[in-house]
Amino acid sequence: MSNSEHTLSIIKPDAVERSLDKEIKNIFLANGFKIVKEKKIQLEKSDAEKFYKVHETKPFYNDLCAYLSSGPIVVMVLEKENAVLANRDLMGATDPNQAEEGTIRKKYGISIDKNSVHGSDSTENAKIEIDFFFKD
Ligand code: IDP
Ligand code: MG
Repeated sequence: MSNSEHTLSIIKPDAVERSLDKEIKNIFLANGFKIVKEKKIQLEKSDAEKFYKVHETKPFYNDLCAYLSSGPIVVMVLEKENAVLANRDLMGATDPNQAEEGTIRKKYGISIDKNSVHGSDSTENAKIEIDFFFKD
């Protein structure tokens, strides 16, 4: 039985700004993900605030939302068996300094805030985040 699943991935402004989006997409493809939806957009700060609402009590919330809306991002729906966990593994730890060798954040992340990629953290949140960006 296949357990094909969808997750939401975002290539964040720091990576798009350095023209790393093609390279990062190729990493997903090389690791068996299908990119089933994709768009390049720039968020309004109010959209970033909605997207990151779970973090609204955190001290870094305002900076986080300002950052995510500071430039173009590439938003994708990725498909793979156990896509949510597989993507979290491939991304690496939130802080690039703590991320394992071979992970996207280890390779490209600049700092804990400019860590190049977002990935849904559960199947439930994946559905919510995919709807947020791709609901018609
Ligand atoms: P995640 O992206 O690995 O799921 P979360 O804890 O959900 O990490 O945090 C969302 C984003 O908020 C992170 O990717 C990072 O950009 C930012 N962030 C998390 N913790 C900190 C912090 O302590 N200082 C600054 N930014 C942070
Ligand atoms: Mg998270």
